[in-house]
Amino acid sequence: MLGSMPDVETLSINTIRTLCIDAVQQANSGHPGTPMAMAPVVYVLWQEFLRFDPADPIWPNRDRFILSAGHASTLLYSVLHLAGVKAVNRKYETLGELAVPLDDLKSFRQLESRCPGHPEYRWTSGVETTTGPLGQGVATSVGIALASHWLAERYNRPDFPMFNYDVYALAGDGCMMEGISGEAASLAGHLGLSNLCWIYDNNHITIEGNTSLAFSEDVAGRFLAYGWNVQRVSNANDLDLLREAFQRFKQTTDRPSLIIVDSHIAYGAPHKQDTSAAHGEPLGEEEIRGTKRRYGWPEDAKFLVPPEVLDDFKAKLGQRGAKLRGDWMTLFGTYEMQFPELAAETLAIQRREPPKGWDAEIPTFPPDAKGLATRDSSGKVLNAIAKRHPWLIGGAADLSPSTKTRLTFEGAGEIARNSLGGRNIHFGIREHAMGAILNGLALAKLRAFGSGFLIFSDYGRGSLRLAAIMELPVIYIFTHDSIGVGEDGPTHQPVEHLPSLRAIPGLTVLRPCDANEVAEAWRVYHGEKIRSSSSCLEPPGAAHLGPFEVYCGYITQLKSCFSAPSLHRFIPICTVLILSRKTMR
Ligand SMILES: Cc1ncc(C[n+]2csc(CCOP(=O)(O)OP(=O)(O)O)c2C)c(N)n1
Ligand SMILES: [Mg+2]
Repeated sequence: MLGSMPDVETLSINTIRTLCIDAVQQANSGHPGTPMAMAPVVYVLWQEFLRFDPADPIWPNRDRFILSAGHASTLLYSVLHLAGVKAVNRKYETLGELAVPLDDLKSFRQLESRCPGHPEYRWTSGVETTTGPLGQGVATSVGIALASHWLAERYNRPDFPMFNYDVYALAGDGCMMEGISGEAASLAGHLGLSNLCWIYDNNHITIEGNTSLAFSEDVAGRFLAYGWNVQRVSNANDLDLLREAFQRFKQTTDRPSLIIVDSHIAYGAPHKQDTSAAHGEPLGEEEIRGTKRRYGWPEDAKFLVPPEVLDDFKAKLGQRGAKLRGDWMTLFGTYEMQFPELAAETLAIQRREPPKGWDAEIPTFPPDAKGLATRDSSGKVLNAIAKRHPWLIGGAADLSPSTKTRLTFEGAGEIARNSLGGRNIHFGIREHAMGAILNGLALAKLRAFGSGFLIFSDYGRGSLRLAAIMELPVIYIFTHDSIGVGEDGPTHQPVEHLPSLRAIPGLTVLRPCDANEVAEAWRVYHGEKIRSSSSCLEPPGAAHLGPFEVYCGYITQLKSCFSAPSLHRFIPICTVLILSRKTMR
């Protein structure tokens, strides 16, 4: 069938390439070039390194692979197909169906296909996070890598390494150009996240042409300065070089790794290789025939999957993954007997369930004409919850003294290099990366919160929006929502921010107006297993009147609006008030 039979590695790599080429051509839309170039990288990683069991793609200690270059989605879909990854439903059940059936690859980018244009978390099993907005995937990977360390510090015991997973993210030039990746890489280097490996597809091509148009920095030097271990693979087709690079990553125990892979976009395409024409459009039938000829592939075959390739995936990834997960499950059985409470916590985490009694210490604030600032009462409520919810972690973009989100109870602890099990995260002044890292923590199923001034929600909006799309239960606390010009002036005056956040589908936005409403807002957020939330808190001055009356900014006293649904109904009233105040200015 394939002329002189190539070795199974070449056969498998070319299967990935041709599946991607055919899917994009059939859809008449998509990006074939990067999958063609990166197929060997993904092949070696998945087949020889990734600790992932296709039979259980949500096994908690699996390594994660994130396709940050989300436009190359067929690369991920074809590997999920060839690896035989099983679908998981919303109840976390594996039903035996493939996550990506071949028919869905054939209907790439069509409605209902498991292969939409960009990878979507919760839609295609095996997709660890939604990607597409460049830079988000790599930044999110920092949160997932941090979660691995955090879980290890809290739950591992001598002879029980329950959590030690690695996180790989594949990025392109675009991801490297976006500021969010720099913010996140800086923090990852600072924290020394040694389980994090970014692979940079250094193909020198973006949409408008060669990267020399706009990008001439020394990326390796930049990452060295961030404190990363940087390696270079000079040829994406050299499997031995790739193996060596991944091995070095595994041996590096004090810093994250960047592997810069020199590649040729649309490798093998007679006319489109190394051109931006291979980026965002199908190769075209004639070019496809020429490419397949070069691969030694039947020119007219479409969606061809040689059975040897499926066997190869079963024999390598499948067997290794099954054994790793099996061993882990056995170990977990013993762990459960020796450390029942810890084991129960890890199971609750996986089900996104808060611990029993998480709300037992939420205070009720007595009537007080003067009133606490809502951020002060929020700090008290947050601490009361966090004390009883051990895997609720978070922090601020250098504003916790103002946002009052610092966890102050005994043992709360800080997250720092070599001490990654604390509860307080210092994100530094990096709102965008904070958002993506929160997403990563939530994808690892920790309960994560972040905070800042409402005005700076703009800086993190890209990640916040992704949290909403992914229905992640991330909590944002935005303070200083005064729309009047204050001491800080108009740069700190969030005029349009509240309604614009409310316009994000899937984001619950509450603006509690007194201390008891704050407590209820936290109850609403915390009870949510999915969906993102954001709370906007006022500066001092909002009186709180008591548990059954609400002082809403300027006018109303509403009674009995403390159940969750009524709070939701209450939202539009607040919005209108805010807007009308804006027009008064
Ligand atoms: C934040 C963001 N801006 C713009 C785009 C549109 N876009 C998609 S791919 C791409 C070029 C990416 O180039 P590169 O990362 O080098 O990928 P390659 O073409 O090499 O696969 C752009 C600008 C996007 N997806 N996300
Ligand atoms: Mg590129």
